Amino acid sequence: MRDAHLIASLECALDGAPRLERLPTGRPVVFVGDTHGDVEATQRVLTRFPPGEHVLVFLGDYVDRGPASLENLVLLARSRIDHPESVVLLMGNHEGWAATSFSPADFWETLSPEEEEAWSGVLSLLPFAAYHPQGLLAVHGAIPAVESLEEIEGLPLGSPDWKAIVWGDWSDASDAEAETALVTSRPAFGADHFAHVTERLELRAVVRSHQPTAPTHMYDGRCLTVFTSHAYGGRRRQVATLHPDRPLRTARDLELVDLG
Ligand SMILES: [Mn+2]
Repeated sequence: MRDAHLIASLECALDGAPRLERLPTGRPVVFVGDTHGDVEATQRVLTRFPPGEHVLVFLGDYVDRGPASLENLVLLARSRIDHPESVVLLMGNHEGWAATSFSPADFWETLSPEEEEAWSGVLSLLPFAAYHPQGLLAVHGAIPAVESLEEIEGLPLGSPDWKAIVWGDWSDASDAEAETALVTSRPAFGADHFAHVTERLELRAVVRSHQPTAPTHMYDGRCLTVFTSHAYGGRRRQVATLHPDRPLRTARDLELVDLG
């Protein structure tokens, strides 16, 4: 099987790792949106923001859509293994294949059964969220109605709250939840839910990806959606940087950097 050694090393690196990553302070943190088979985007991030000097948080969705899913996954896995203190790989819905399959899934559908089992198994160990003590939470999609950050630690893979994190959309409508869920089966959350959950978790900013149609800033600048892959019409190939010397009031205090 291809990449068996790499998969075993990644499994070792992720074994016992928390579902909620606590990000270190004192270094710039670079949030990277969906890379979706765009290995060149990942290469540019690693070159421009070397891990060590920077903490890199990849927000999930590494495979499908773009032309180089396996190459992208291999590069990200190596980076995570080589830089455990500086590279965080969050789980996106495309890494939750073991819990929820979907279509189209050009990467997953072209693997052999052994490869599919090995990759979906190791990727199901990825963390769900990353917290920065300035009051920032990074996830792939949305935030479920949890009472505390610690609750995220114990969320079962495949549960409705897990699904909110990896599949969830945000909407400007206050009552979007029921409405959109009926239409798309992607859980959707509105402004009221955002206000409640960020107050309960004492969050100033939420950084996420997943939803190419979302405005870059929502909810008075407190929710930032960042995209890095060119798989969505070549738009928004950027990352967002949290600088350690800049106070964080909203997500507008992160610097958006165009990768070109
Ligand atoms: Mn996604």
